[in-house]
Amino acid sequence: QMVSQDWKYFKGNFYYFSHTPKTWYSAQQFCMSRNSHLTSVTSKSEQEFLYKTASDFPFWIGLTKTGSEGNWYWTDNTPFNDPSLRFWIPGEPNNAGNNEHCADIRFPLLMSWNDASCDKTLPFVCKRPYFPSEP
Ligand code: 2F8
Ligand code: CA
Repeated sequence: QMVSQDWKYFKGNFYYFSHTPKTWYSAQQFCMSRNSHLTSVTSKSEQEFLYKTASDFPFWIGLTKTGSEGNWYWTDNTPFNDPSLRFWIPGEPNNAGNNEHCADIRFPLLMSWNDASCDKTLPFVCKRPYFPSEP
């Protein structure tokens, strides 16, 4: 598997930091066209990698809501069930205007997630697993 340019490696995954603002859904479509998803965040160190590596804020991550209950889920199917791995800004998510169903990383800080309107156009980060190929 070729190590592509523009993708940054961190702990078993490659990440693409796009500077082209897109709606959340268009950003996810772009990531899927590159065999990836908007990034999930599965550890404190991954959250730190994302905010320390990014240069454009806020940017979309792969967290959105489903159903009438409005439960948050990761679009790459990573389970979202560990309360210690939720990096919301204090006071968020606040579902402002009852229209904030997608999450972004707003500041270069640990506690930096905000819920925002999915129709906003923001830079975004794609993530895809690295599968070492057989020799
Ligand atoms: O103060 C928090 C609040 O800030 C903005 O609204 C004024 C954000 N809006 C957008 O990012 C569109 C809210 O999501 C955020 O909660
Ligand atoms: Ca909000």
